[in-house]
Amino acid sequence: MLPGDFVFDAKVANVFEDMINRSIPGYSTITAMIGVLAERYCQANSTIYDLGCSLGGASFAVLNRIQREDIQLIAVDNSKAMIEKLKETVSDNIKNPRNLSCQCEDILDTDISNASVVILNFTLQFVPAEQRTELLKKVFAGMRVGGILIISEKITFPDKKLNQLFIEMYHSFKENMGYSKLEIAQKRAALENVLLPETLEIHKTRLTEIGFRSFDAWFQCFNFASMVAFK
Ligand code: GEK
Repeated sequence: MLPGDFVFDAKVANVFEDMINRSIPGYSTITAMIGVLAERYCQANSTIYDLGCSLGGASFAVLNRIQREDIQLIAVDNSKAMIEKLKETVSDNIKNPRNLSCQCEDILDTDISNASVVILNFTLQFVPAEQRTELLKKVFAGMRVGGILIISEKITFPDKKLNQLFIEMYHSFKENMGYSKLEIAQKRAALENVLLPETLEIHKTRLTEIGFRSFDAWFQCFNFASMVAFK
């Protein structure tokens, strides 16, 4: 971590909802569809994990979609500011908050067990690359057979021309969302050492080697994708 690197502090937490909607193409669609996937694949008496939950966008989408009472959702983030703000807004966002528990901790330390749905919605990209396999092995071990893992990420492309094209289209998207060229350049620099994207192929190989099956991207817009894999 270098001075000027992006951090998830109180300043970011206060503007997060606006920021993420204007910074990730398809964020609201992805989040809503995570609710649909979770409803379809959550199993009786199981646990759903939202790892790197921020203000709970995905958690709320899931809990508002699932009618059953026998599931627990554990939302985890290591930003104290995010978890505090999430806790304040739970009752405004969901009808049945007793199914939700919030944990402020590093997802590398989170115990995963009895999971039918695990969500990493734009979080894995912030985990150091050399710790991703270990984290995903732990997730796999804590999942039930038939459960799903949903991973949304910023991605890169092996083809340099396409990679550049998608980055430029993404920057045009951000300009359309009201960010100036300077703001876009500053954010890019702040994220450079913090957000480390990989190709879809790297994600697929790693998950397949761990034991996941039926991997694919179910959403993609420019250099952002959401993937699903089954245990
Ligand atoms: C959403 N999923 O709105 N342990 C715990 N939390 C972490 C870690 C870690 N090691 N690394 C990063 N985070 C959310 C959006 S935002 C995406 C996720 C973005 C947390 C970090 O504190 C932040 O809240 C979140 O992951 C990433 O559906 O800002 O681009």
